Amino acid sequence: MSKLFTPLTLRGVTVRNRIFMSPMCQYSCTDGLAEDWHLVHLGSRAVGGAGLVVVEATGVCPEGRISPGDLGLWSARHAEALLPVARFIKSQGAVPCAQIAHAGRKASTARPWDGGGPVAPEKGGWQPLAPSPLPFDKGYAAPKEMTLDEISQAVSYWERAARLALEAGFEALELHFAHGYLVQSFLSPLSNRRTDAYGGSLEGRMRLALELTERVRRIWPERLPLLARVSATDWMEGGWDLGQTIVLARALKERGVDLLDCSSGGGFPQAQIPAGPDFQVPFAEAVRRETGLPTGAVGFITEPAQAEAIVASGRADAVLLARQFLREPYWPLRAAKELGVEGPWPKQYLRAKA
Ligand code: 8OZ
Repeated sequence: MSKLFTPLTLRGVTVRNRIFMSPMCQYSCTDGLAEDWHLVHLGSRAVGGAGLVVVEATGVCPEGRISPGDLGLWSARHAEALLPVARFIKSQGAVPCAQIAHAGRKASTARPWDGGGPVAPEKGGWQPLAPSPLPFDKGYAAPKEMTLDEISQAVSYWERAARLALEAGFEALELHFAHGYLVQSFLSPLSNRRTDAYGGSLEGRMRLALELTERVRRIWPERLPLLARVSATDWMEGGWDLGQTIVLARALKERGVDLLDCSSGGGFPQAQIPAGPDFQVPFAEAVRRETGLPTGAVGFITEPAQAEAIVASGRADAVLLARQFLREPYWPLRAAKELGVEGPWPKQYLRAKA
């Protein structure tokens, strides 16, 4: 018996196994619209046996994109372009999951293969928004401190994106609350210096995340799961940490989040991160133990036995693989073989199954 290949039911959706593909930016859009690349890239992982396929961080508005190449969900055209992607993933027995995001002070950067780094408004970029006017890194312009009106407008963009994700045929939705992007920059006391209701105490810093969750949960159907990705720690003295994550996780659970995807870091380039196999698993484990909320473990998960151990020991309910899925789109088929179980082979490929 493999726990990794035991289905996981979240609300009305049963995921065929505990192997999820992490969202990964592809920088391959014009005007935020999905292209053939997205269909083939994401579709391949569904063919390869993933249980749930998370589409890359998708901007809820143009200024919420990390780069001009990001996917977006801000109009009916965006939903239409994603329709074949969600439909194909589903046709292969996997669950299509959208991840909606606002890049905050990390917005307006160049594609990595164009050199990365911030792009100024006069070069086709835009001024990023943030809780406080503190730049992400050297070379970045100070972001604009959001007014209360801008915050409330941002919340309405997330609602619109959730509606469009539903129209596009997604069966799960992840809220991107991690990695120093807008919502996480409100959570961290190092990037949020506001003195109004959206800053200060933990309650104030969590306000945006909780408001977004409540508002999206009203739109996202009862029968469909809602996930959130968080950075469990900033890895910075005086920053966001696991204790605060546990408080947040409880509040998200009460508001209808069904699984917490436990990542870390991303908010501060100077953070010292002890990255390596399983390094973020303790966060998934602690959140699951302390709150009873199902969790996903992510980061340097590359081997079937490693993934099996994480879920079989009850440290997390699912694993999210990122770069390993780029190296090996059919990783779940290899994992099934190594773990001695029937893999989710597409019938078209059965004659190649040894
Ligand atoms: C790696 C490279 C570029 C973007 C994230 C959207 O950290 C990202 C991202 C990760 O969530």
